[in-house]
Amino acid sequence: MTKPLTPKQLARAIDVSESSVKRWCDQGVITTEYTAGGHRRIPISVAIEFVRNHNQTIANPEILGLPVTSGKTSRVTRRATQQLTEKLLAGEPDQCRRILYDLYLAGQSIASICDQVMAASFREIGDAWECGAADVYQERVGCEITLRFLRELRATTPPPPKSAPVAIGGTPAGDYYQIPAAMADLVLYNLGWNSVPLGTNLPFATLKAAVDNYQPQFIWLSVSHVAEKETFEVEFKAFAKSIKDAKLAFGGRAFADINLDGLENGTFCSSIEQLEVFANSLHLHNLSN
Ligand code: B12
Repeated sequence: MTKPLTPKQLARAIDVSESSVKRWCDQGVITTEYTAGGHRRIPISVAIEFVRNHNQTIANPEILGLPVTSGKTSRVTRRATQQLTEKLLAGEPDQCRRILYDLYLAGQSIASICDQVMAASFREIGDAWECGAADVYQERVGCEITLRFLRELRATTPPPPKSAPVAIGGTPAGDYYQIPAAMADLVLYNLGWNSVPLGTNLPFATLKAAVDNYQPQFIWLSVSHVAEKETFEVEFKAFAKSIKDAKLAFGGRAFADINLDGLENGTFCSSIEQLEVFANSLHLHNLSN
């Protein structure tokens, strides 16, 4: 769709009243064109810029000529999740990229795409596998596509300055879950941290060695699976206690079952969006070397 929108059309696209849109037009908040008869018209490009700059949500992306998956409403997010699950299971990387880029270009944050769409999609994939509706290889292909997309986003993010504070993190011994770890790394890198992903399956001794080597200001641990609960609890608490000059954040599904009594250091984040909020609260610029 290339024709300029009427105020009524834009109002429907973003689910506000027509009179609000007319007021924004008249106040100059929306750069408006006028027909020969004096009617307000809003070019699509202006409408899209307005949505992005004023944090509006798109209820009906089709009206703006955007793909149906664009926007930030829960309806759109749900639809994108379903489509992503389907395309991940079908092993179609280009379709997956399209769905995810549509959300990204519509202004949805990387962290919320990770939590609301990608993680939700993997829950659906897990359910599909559990009830026999998906084969193991399909789940694996879906993981590969997802990891490639996360790395692609990272590669297109401008690198932080060398003086930026350092963040390191990974998953503990016996935990092979790459996706949440790749998400944590990407979000920190995108926030301007000098993020060093350490990978998966790291015994605490080697995590400690990495801390000594990198001297990070931020350490994160992603824990989706623990091999032996009691051992993990002891080692994790000792590791957290050993961290002196850095903030520690930890998250992951396995913590639902972990006893954190006596933990002396560290902040639990239940989602990648929470990690983003926490990392942001550390005031990046005050930490720069
Ligand atoms: C993909 C997958 C795997 C893959 C991972 C491949 C890879 N390269 O990463 C592999 C093959 C390794 C795997 C193996 C296993 N899996 Co598995 N797996 C899954 C699946 C389908 C998706 C997991 C995933 O990556 N999700 C995407 C992430 C991003 O979402 P998330 O985990 O919910 O994380 C969110 C939050 O927890 C939080 N978060 C997570 N980490 C962190 C870290 C930080 C710092 C922060 C701030 C936040 C945060 O933010 C994330 C985004 O919102 C799930 C299904 C499901 N329901 O999730 C099963 C699932 C987790 N697996 C399961 C099982 C049983 C296993 C195995 C034990 C199977 C076996 N018998 O061998 C092994 C254990 C592996 C191991 N030792 O690590 C079960 C767990 C059941 C349970 N109650 O514990 C599930 C739920 C499947 C099921 N329906 O039964 N698995």
